Amino acid sequence: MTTLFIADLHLSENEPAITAGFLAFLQREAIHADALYILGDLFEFWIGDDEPNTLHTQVAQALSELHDKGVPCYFIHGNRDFLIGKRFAKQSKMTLLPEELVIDVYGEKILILHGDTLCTDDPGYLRFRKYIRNPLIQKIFLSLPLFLRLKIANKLRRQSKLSNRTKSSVMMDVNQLAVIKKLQDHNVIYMVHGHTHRPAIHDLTMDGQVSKRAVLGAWHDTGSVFKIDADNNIELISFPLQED
Ligand code: OKV
Ligand code: MN
Repeated sequence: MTTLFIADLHLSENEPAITAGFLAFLQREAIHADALYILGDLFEFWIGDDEPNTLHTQVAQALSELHDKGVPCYFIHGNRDFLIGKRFAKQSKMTLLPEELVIDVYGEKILILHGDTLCTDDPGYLRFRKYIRNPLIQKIFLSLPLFLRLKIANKLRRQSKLSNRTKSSVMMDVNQLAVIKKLQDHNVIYMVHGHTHRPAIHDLTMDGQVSKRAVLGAWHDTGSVFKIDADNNIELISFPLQED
């Protein structure tokens, strides 16, 4: 009995080894789990469920098979794939979750989220986020023809890569006060998130209570998964992507 959490795979057609590693992970590992939680940035970019794309079809098929074999999959949007919608959710049989949620895992309350909202030292990003998460802006974007959406996405991604180079390591990490506030707002002591690509399990003390924050790793040269078993044992594992 285990529940699995992953995030930041950043799947794209340019990184077939990560896709292969993910599909193998679903078949060999996730298949034995009670549930799989994907905490955002499953895909490197997403410009609408209507984009014809074999990678999307392949991933939807694999997740749908996992569901049919009895493993439910839950998804929280990341800062890159926040436009994943009902159509892809239906196709993959994933349940879309709100951006922050307290779940009960074998009797423990755990807050799950992507993690970008904890990066409060980067006001530029939060402004960008507020803008592109606006439902009206999204509706307008999704009504544009695909070639235009692709053009806009490519331009934004190029700009973002440039601006990230000038951002400090502190700016790219979570803000400690934001973490504490988030835990307090939800009245929990456990949190799991991704986004920062800094896999670790952090202990923090809040009003004399020991609290834990698990940060999922990005999938680059290795995969990363956080596991909780029925006895509430936890582990953060990094594993090779290609094994036959
Ligand atoms: C996702 C990020 C690109 C960060 C654009 C409205 C706009 C949606 C969009 C276009 C971009 C997602 C959907 C992408 C995340 C980037 C660059 C930086 C920091 C609009 C609604 F602008 F036209 F109004 N987009 N794509 N970034 O390529 O997946 O998160 S994306
Ligand atoms: Mn992210």
